Amino acid sequence: MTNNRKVNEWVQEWAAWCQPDRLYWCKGAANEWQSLCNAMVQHGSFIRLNESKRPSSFLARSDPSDVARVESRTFICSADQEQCGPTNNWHAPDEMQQRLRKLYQGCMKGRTMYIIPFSMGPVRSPMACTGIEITDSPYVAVNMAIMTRVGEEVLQALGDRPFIPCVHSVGMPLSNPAEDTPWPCNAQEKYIVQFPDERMIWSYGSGYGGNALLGKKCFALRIASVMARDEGWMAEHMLIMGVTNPRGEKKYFAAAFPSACGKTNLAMLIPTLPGWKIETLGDDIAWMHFGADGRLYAMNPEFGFFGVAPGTSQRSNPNAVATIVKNTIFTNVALTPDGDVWWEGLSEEKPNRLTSWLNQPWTPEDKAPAAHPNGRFTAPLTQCPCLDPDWDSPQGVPISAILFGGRRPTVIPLVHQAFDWSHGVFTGSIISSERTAAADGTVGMVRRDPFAMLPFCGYHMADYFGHWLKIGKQSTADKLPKVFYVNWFRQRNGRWLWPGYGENSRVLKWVFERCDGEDNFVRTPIGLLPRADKLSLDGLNISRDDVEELLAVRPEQWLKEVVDIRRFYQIFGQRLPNELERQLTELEVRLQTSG
Ligand code: GTP
Ligand code: SPV
Ligand code: MN
Repeated sequence: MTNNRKVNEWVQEWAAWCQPDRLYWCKGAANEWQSLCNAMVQHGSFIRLNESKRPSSFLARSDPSDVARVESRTFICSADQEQCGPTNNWHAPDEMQQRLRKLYQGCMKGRTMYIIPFSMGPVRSPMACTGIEITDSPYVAVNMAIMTRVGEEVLQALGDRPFIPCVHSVGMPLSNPAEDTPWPCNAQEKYIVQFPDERMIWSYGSGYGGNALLGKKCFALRIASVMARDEGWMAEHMLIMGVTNPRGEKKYFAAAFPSACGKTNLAMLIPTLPGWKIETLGDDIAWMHFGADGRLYAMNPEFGFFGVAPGTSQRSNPNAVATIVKNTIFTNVALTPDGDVWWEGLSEEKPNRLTSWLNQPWTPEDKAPAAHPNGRFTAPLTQCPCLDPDWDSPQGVPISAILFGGRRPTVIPLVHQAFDWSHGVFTGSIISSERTAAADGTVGMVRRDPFAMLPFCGYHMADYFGHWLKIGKQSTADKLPKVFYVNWFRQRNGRWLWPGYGENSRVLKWVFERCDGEDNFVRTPIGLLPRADKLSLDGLNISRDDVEELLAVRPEQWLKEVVDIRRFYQIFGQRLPNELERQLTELEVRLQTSG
C-alpha cells in the first residue's frame, strides 16, 4: 500500500479484475529479492546454483514455447491507425482492450499479484520516468528488481504525478495450486500491447524478457519513443560507453545495433590497443536530451543487464564474465553436474555431461545446442568491473559519436562516417541486419531494421525519421554527435573477415580521432572511410586482402542496395521525409559518377 490514491485505485481495480489470491507490494530490499528467489526454488521455478561457484545465483528454464520476444504478437494500439505506421502491428485500442479485458478476468486466480513500482533512470533525475508493473510472475518481480530501480523510494519520488501503468499476466490461472508448472505461460494466446495515447502497456501470455519485463522494450523504447517525439528528446536502442585515449582524453559514444548484434559486447570491450580504456554506462537503451550547452546527453534508464549468454566467454567478453559471478539469474542455459551454468562458446571444450536448457541429459555429441541461442543472464550494472563513474549521473553524459551497425556478411564496410547529421539520419534509416534468435522469425534472413528500432518504435517509422531530422536542427554541427556506420560481421566463405570483440577498439580509435577532426579519411560515395594507413592494425594477424575487402566500396553492389532501399522507402509513401528521398538520390548519383 501507498498513500498515492491514484496508484491504490489502479491496483485495486486490477486486483478485482484479475482476482489474485493475494497482493504483494515490492519494496526493493535485498532480503526481499532473496526470499522471493528462495520461494521460487521451493516452487521448482528456480534452481539454486552452486553457492561456492556462483553465489546467490539461479537458473530458470522457460517453457520451450516461450523463449524470445514475439514480434508477431506485439501491437501498437493508437486511436489513429495512421499513427502506427506500416512497420508495426496495429489494432483498434477499444477492441483490443475489450479482448484483453476478457483474458485478464480471473487470470491471476491461485496466484500472487506483485506490484512493482520502478524508475527508468536514477530516481529523482529530471530525465527519469516512473512505471508500476503488476504481474503474477515472481520471475518478473525478481528480474525487474535487477533491471530497474524498484521500491518505496520510487513511490515517494513519484508523489501524485502520473506513472506508466504496466499490466502483465502469464495467462495461466490456477484452480488448484498443485497444477502449476515451473514456467507458467499461455501457449495459445500472447499479446504485448502498447497504447501510446494512454501511455500504458498490457502484456499477456508470455513470461520471457522484453515480453514481460515491461520497463525495457515496452516502456523505455515503445512508449518512451512517443513521449520523446512529443517532448523533443530521443529514446533509442543504444549502448552508452566512455572511451579514453592514451592521453587521458575521454569521449562518450552511443551505438544502435539490432538485437543480438553486439551492443553488450561493445559496451564492455577491453581494447587490444595499448593505453585505450572503455567504460560502460549501458548496453541496450539510451534516453538522450539536449543539455543547456546544445550537446546531446545520454542516460541509461536501466539498472541491470539482460544479456545474451551464448558466445559470452573469458576470451570474447571478460567483463561480462566478471559481471555475472554472483547475484545473477540465468535463463535457458545449460546446467553442469556441479551446479554451475554453461552455454555454447563459454569454453572451447564442451563439458562431457550437462543438463540442457530443455532439462534433458546432454553430451557433446548432441546436435542441438545445450543452451538456447537466446539464453540470457540478468545481472546488476553495479557488478560490471568497467562501470563508468558517471553511470548513475542524473543528467547523463555528452555524446560525441553515434554508431549504427548490423549483421551484414557483404557490402557494408567495416566502418564509414556520414557526411553530416542528415546523411547520418539516412544511414540510420537504412540499417539492415540478419535476424537473430532474440525474436521470433527466421534466423539469418536479412531485413531492414532502421535505427535498430524496427520492433521498438511506438509510432509511424517515417515520423520517427522526421523526428531525428528535427533533432539535428535543434543544435549546430560542431555540437551534434558525429554519425558512423560499422559492420563487424563481414564474411567470406563462412569465415569472419574481422576478428571483432576487443579488436573493435581499432575502429573506435579511428572514430575518436574523426571526432577530433583528424585528417585520417578518404571520401567515397557512401561516406568517409579510414585512410588505409590510419586504421591502426599493428599486432593484428590479418591479411592485406581481407583489409582491402573490409574497406572496399563497390558502386555496383551499392547501386543494388539503392534499389532495395528505394523499395523499402516506398512502404512509407508520402510520409517519408523529402530529405531522405533526396539523400538516396544523391547517393545514387555519387555512385553513378564515381570511378
Ligand atoms: P540484445 O541484448 O539482444 O539487444 O543484443 P546485443 O546487441 O547486446 O548483442 P550481444 O553483445 O549480446 O552479442 C550478440 C552475439 O553477437 C553474441 O553471440 C556475441 O558473441 C556476438 N558478437 C558480439 N560482438 C561481436 C563481434 O565483434 N564480432 C562477432 N563476430 N560476433 C560478435
Ligand atoms: C532485444 O531483443 O533487443 C533484447 C532482449 O535486448 S529483450 O529484452 O527480450 O527484448
Ligand atoms: Mn536489445
